[in-house]
Amino acid sequence: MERSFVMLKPGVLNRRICGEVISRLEKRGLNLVAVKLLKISKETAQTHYKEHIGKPFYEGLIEYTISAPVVAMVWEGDNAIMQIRKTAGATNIEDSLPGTIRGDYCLRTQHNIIHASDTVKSAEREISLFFSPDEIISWTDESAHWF
Ligand code: FUP
Repeated sequence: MERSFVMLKPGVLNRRICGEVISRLEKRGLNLVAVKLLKISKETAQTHYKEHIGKPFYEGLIEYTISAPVVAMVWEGDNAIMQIRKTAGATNIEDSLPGTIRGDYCLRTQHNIIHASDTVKSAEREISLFFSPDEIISWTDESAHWF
């Protein structure tokens, strides 16, 4: 059982597709265990993307991340990190296949619509940046075996 931090980035709310994207993760059989709508501060965006400091796309990434509200979430399930990364699709938009979230809903790498943790360590770091432990509510799905 793993937890992953997922963020629907700016524009997803405006495009009225939050439900569609969340639905894809629910249908994989993952459990939504925390969710909040927020406008990220520049400092929080810089902390979240600190591994990209100095890269050519960094400033644009920060400006994009703080440009409109985002939906921050924690998802839980077997191999949640890998499963969500696969469902989200490749970072580079030219490699993101139709059927994935990125492959179906965006055209530019800089404006990709979803963030998903890539390792257990980064999931822990990202979850603690956006959520306190009491905001995360694990629950048991009695029908989980059907997935
Ligand atoms: P991911 O973990 O798939 O979100 O990808 P990264 O952490 O490598 O990248 C974070 C964000 O930086 C991506 F959502 C889009 C942006 N990015 C670019 O704009 N250009 C690049 O070459 C790589 C990433």
